Amino acid sequence: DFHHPHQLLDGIEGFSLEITGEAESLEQILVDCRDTLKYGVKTGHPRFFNQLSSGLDIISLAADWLTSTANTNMFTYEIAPVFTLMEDVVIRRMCSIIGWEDGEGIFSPGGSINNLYAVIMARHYVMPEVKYDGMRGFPELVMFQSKHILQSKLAGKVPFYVTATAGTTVIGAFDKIPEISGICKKYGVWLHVDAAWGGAVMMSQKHRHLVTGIELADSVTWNPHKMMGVVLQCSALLTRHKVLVTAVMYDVINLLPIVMSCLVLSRHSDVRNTSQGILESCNEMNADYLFQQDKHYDVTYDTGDKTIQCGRHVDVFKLWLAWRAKGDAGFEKHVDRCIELSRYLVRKIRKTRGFELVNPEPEYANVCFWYFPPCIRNLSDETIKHEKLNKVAPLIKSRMMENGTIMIGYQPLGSKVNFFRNIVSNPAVDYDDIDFIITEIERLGRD
Ligand code: ABU
Repeated sequence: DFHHPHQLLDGIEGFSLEITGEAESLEQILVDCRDTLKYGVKTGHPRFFNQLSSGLDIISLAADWLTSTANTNMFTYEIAPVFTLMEDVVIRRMCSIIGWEDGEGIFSPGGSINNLYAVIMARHYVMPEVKYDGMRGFPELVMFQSKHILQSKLAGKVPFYVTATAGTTVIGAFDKIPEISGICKKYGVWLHVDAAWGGAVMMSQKHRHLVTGIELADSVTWNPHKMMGVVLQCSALLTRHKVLVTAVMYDVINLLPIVMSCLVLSRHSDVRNTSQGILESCNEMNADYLFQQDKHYDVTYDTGDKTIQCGRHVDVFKLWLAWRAKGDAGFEKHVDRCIELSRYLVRKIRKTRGFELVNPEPEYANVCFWYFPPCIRNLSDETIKHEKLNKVAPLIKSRMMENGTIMIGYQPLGSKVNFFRNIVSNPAVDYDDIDFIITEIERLGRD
């Protein structure tokens, strides 16, 4: 039931967002709840293909309610004894699925925050003194999402971090991790794999090959709230460096300038405490009103100093309970089915007039395609045709939203004009919903 922002802000059909200051009746509160859902988007609907996270997993929904019932904070064992241990257990299981014998991690509010944690860890790995002294006086650090490592080195910079992607947001592409890892190892560079979207393929024997070599990474972001269907938010940052051993230990030649700076500037003995986890070493602030070292239990189970956050929501219970309920096999079945449904869409697109795939052989559950309505199909001037094509996806999307029948995302990419990106991650999607994508786009775009 789409309305424009100004309509919702002005109030609609008795639904007002205003806080009047007056206490409302219980009846009104219930009406507010109903209206909030009425004017929202039903992301659990099987024709919602708009986002990487979709669906409504009942087990994790129940877990979310229980989490709020407990209403606690992840920062200390003292107030979250079960949840902190549960996080430890789940993190260790995720590390083992990646292929690491050891490791640590945390759940944080989303993939981008976890990627930030990875950058902070990688910097701490090569230059632990930066935590205390800032970046001034150290060589210029550079991080990469593509090529040019050697060029930066020659320019006197210090490559310290490369991020590979397992399941890109738009195309769903997977980087070749072993090749990237080889370069990272050679130059002593931290390798992070952003598997926020693609990490779920590790649960599938059929599709795990897409992340071959992920165990070579230093850290991984993996979001169970995407392809694994756990309700938002549930995003993990994992590292195989359970114990802090700085880069000094393994790449002395390449990092000699940094080593020298660290040795000269080092006046903080704790940055070389090799029994400490890397997350704690780089993020701890030792707030003594929370993390007293003389508590009567094993304070290594307090998680608060592993993060820059302090307060941290309990996100692990949703995943833990869903995992208990479905088992590995349940997640595997779900991943395989979503990819199979996406392949079915690819086959339909290939044989339907007016549709064209952007990437002819999609690897994952992203299917990107253009729709050429009849009015532009036969245009001979390619420039005009592409100018018009660029407007098609936004126009059809607006009609999807006005009609409330289906939602699919669109975007341009590089030189490619606007195209649809269809995602299947919702267990409620069936073959007839995929058929509907084609017929509904044809209906909404017939002119
Ligand atoms: N963090 C990226 C999510 C984007 C998407 O759902 O399309």
